[in-house]
Amino acid sequence: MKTAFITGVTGQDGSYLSEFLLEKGYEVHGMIRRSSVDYRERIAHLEGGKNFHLHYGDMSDSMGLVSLFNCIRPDEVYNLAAQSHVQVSFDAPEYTADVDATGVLRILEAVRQSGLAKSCRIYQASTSELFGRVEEVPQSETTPFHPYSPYAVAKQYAYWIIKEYREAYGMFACNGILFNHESERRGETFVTRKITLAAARIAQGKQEKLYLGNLSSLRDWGYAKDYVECMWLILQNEKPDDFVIATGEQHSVREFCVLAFRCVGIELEFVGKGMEEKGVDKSTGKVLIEVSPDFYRPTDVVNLLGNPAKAKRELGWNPTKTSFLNLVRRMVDHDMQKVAEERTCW
Ligand code: G4F
Repeated sequence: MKTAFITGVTGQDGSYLSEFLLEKGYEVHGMIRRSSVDYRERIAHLEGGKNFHLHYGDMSDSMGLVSLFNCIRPDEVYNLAAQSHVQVSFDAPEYTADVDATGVLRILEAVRQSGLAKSCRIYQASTSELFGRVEEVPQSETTPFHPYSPYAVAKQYAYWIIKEYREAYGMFACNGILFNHESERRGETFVTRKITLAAARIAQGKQEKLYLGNLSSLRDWGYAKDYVECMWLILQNEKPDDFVIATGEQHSVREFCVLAFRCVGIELEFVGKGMEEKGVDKSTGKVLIEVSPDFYRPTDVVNLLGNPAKAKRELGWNPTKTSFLNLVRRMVDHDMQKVAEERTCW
């Protein structure tokens, strides 16, 4: 039985990856942070399972990491822990650098100091944000990086330190350069989930309006559950390497809104430009979406489109298992149900 260690186990990807690895017969260990609020909702159904174990730890605590590696002695580590919100990284740049950049160095050193450098395979959650102010479209493994936020700059350090330890110490350390991946488990402040929840609440008369930032931003959105399979495939490969994981299809935030609202029976039309642009219900003329400067970033990444050819060719991964339409539908259906069960507090 193989042993996997997942940092960031309580997140969207951590929960799907845990389910995936447990199904493959792994013993799964996850690292969680102490918090006064309960944030284990996504893994609650796994807790108490024979092969699923949780440990307290933190990406900023190197001694804690070393003792976890000494105790778990994993065959594979999936480093998914991060301050993962790009906009928040402008407000908390130092914390973001500590967790997202230095934290990765701490993981690598913990592996080495526990004597696991030759046996433990390491997956690092790299990101399409590395391409930032893009230098070519679509982006592949050979596209130059141009990080465009404190988050992306921290992730660039992480990307290179993974490569450095691979080359310097022969470690099986890999970067999965994942483009945006969403699901019904996505955090509620990321744009897709914010939209699907708002569409559900507006359709059920529980919200008046949705305020968004840059509607023209373009993303390559995939389904998170499909992407965790690729994390695993990267670590099963013959040699350690870096891969772009994307669908190869691009949509704007505006298009996401139109589709999500269509799924709840509302036909939207966008009128006006820039900060004055509004999403209007075609049948009633009611304004349902407005633009707010609060959701604009000092520098925004606006043209992400990945080329998954290498992952398809070398890992046999299918990037279009879940279509964009099915992804949106799945998220909206989930949120319609969730909102219907919410108590209304007026
Ligand atoms: O949903 P987002 O916040 O995701 P973003 O910034 O692309 O980052 C996510 O994907 C990355 C790639 O996988 C990860 F590395 C990262 O950790 C995270 O998971 O924003 C998407 C786009 C942006 O251009 C943003 O400006 O949507 C635009 N947007 C427009 N209105 C908004 C909003 N984003 C958010 N969060 N909230 C809005 O109201």
